[in-house]
Amino acid sequence: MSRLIVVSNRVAPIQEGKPAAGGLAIGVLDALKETGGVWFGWSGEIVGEASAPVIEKRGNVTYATVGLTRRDYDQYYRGFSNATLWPTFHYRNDLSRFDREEYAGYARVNAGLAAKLKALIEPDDIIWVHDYHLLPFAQECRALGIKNPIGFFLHIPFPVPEVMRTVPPHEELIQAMCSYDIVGFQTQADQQSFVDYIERGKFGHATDDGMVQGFGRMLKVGAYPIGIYPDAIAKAAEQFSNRKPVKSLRDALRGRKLIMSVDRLDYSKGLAERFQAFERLLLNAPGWHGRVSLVQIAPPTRSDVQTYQRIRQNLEGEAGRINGRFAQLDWTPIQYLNRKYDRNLLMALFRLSQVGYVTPLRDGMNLVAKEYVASQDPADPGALVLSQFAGAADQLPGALIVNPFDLSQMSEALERALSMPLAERQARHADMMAPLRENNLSVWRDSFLSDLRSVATAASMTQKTVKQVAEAKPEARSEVKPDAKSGAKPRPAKVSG
Ligand code: ADQ
Repeated sequence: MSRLIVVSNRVAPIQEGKPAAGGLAIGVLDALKETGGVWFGWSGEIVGEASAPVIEKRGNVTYATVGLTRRDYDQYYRGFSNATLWPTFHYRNDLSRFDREEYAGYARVNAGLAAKLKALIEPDDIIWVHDYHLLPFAQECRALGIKNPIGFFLHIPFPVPEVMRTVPPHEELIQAMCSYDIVGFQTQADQQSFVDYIERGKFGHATDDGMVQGFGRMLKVGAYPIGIYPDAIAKAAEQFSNRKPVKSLRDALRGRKLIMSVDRLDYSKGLAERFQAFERLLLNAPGWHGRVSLVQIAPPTRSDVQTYQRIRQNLEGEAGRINGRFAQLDWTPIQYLNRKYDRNLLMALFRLSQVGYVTPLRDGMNLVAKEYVASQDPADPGALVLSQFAGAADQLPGALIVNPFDLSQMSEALERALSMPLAERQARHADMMAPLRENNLSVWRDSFLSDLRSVATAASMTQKTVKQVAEAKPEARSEVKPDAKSGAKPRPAKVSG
């Protein structure tokens, strides 16, 4: 089987024997080990000047990492990726800013990364690129003459065309995305928004077989909802239930009910609204005073982006205000912890709680919601309150689905979750575990890669046919015209799988 090349903004610092990082790292690493290959991306370091990738080989996987200069980091990462694309793709164009120089830096870094990757790939490799930092990566590869099949997966939402159009270079970006052979999204709705952009702008159209003709190229589009390994999580949650921090929290609760929330500290996660809905519960249902605590774990991320500093201050203010209003000498309603925890420990904390409270204003998928369900004890599971705007809402039918902008509805759902009878909790939990097992992380990865390999097979067959025709009929050569915009050869019109 052909080697796999994974390209992502960050290469996860993988250390054998240590608990692995997030879902992406676990899912991708298994695939890399299976076929051998390369994981290429930013090392996370800021360097004085750009240099060749640092290569580290472990088994059949090669880690190839590059540093970013301060200017590249500021323009590509902190600027266009996280101060323009991230807010807009999460429908926060009020927080989005556009700076031409940052956009130029984003394009420059994508081009530079593509040039560095070129030296590492072989003709039969397939390339899988991840996330919004790398929208134009395939276009840059094509410009360098790289012909390998290249797939792209967007981990975050794709906005509706009206919102996408608020990013000034929207057309360039979508045209660049059409240089991929496959573009994968978390949900059908995201996929539809992408197709709507192409069709409404008259840049092309979708065909019935999941292909899109866009900006003169043919690509496959699809929804590939990312999953978890629910049984491994269930096991870890159980095993870690006796660890000291879990026991300490259990003792400190002294029989009170626990609502658990875990997120990266990000304005897309709806933390302020979540605190306010909990406040409303305490206002409307005073019977819960002293009987329930909310633990919110939210380690700061991207703390050098200004909007992230503001949200941090705002949340500290909100938690303090609500605690000041309701706390008793022996009860603090909200415990707000700004730190990272070992993943297995988090799963055990989920298992200890009666309610999972996951209410992002927008989220590509939200793995925490899935992890919460998987961590529960099937004999006495907690209930999940979940935002309708998380991709996970499509797949967790047993959750109490809420609109995170409706504080009353959220506080009612909290109350319902806290009082839910055991039989209902068990039935809802079983309803959610079945799809989690069916669509686990391997299914996500394998279905994307199998589609990418189909594209590779179809492309190589087409090339062989073209070559045979050209050899038999020299005049047929003129029929194989490179695509005027991308310089790439036309893709096959239809791809199976
Ligand atoms: P994120 O925005 O990071 O991911 P999410 O899907 O919830 O959001 O994943 C977060 C991961 O980090 C989870 O596995 C969680 O357990 C872990 N985590 C969170 N807080 C932690 C803490 N305090 N300590 C340790 N671990 C913590 C992006 C998109 C999502 C999409 C994923 C995967 O924004 O929508 O689901 O990629 O595609």
